[in-house]
Amino acid sequence: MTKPSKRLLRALNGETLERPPIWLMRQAGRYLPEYRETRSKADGFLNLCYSPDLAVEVTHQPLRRFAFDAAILFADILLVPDALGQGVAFQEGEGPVLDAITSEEALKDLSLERVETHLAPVFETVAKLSATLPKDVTLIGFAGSSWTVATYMVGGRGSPDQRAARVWAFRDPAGFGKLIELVTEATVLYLRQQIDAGAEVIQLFDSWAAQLPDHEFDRWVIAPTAKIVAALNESHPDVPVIGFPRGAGPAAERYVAETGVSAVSMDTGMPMTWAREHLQARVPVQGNLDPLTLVAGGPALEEEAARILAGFSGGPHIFNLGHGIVPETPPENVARLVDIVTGWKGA
Ligand code: 1CP
Repeated sequence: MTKPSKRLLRALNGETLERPPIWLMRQAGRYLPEYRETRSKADGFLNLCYSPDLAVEVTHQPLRRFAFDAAILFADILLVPDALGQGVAFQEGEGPVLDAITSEEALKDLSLERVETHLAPVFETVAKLSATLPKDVTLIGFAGSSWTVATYMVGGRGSPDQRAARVWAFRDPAGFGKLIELVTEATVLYLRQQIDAGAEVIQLFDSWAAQLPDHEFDRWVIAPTAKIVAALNESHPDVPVIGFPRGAGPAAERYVAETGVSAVSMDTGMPMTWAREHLQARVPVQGNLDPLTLVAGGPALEEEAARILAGFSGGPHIFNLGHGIVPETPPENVARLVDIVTGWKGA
């Protein structure tokens, strides 16, 4: 492959750069007044995701304000259950609600058959983004990883401890495994089409990877992620996959070794010294500024950003948050952060 020239692709290719690329999880979203305005024009959140012109618009919005090195497709991890035929609704201010699936029996109502046609508007969004983004900006496609998506499918909503999925996985691993298998297959179909439409990098969000005992982590986080990565590597060997096993702690090392991800996104709690030795020595790392420093602003933001820039400057690094931007973030603090990172002159 010829050497990439876009900054994000260079970092993912293993280059240690004079300053890291920057993009932020949830860089499009409720902290931006223009997002709230566009969202109010769509008839609900799902409709926003399925309307290519509106989804393209909200993907572009943060790039008009800030010099990010990447854009992330505007969509949601819960489009996969929606495409499989499980009812998904987003109530204003409440988060997602799904018709919970709690037994193998209920899987008969889901089908892989309509996944690609149902998600066609998302592929159209990707194609339009690919044609309209500035030439130095990398387009990131994404999906949830199987475990995290399954926690919503089984729980029927977000929950602090993912108890419904964890109980089913313990009680009936074979049945729960069929759900994981189905989500894994749908995710491969979904991501292959995103790449065919123009996504240059894929991020897999495993937001609820914490709280699992070792063997469960291997079975429900590592194994399905490894399958998705292997399938994408087979069809699209040049497209890097960033894995985000949020809250995995030291299991992140096994996750990197065994899933085959090209890079790993670190949550805020990941200790820097440990991460340098156990993660960055193997693959490029992404992260991990606390999203609340962006709410606080001021010296905390300056100091934490500088600490992360310096701390990960010895190897390939992508500047990002440890989790998504929260809605109460003042946009001017995001502008300040981008200035700090793009103006960085080395440790
Ligand atoms: O009210 C609104 O306007 C909706 C808020 C919102 C937004 C902006 C939701 C509902 N989803 C999104 C977009 C989104 N979601 C993106 C693209 C935008 C960008 O990053 O710029 C991405 C990558 C996601 C991914 C996502 N959705 C994750 C993984 C990352 C993470 O935050 O951990 C998860 C867990 C979801 C589910 C989801 N969708 C929306 C909400 C509020 C939630 C969380 C529900 C919960 O557990 O309480």
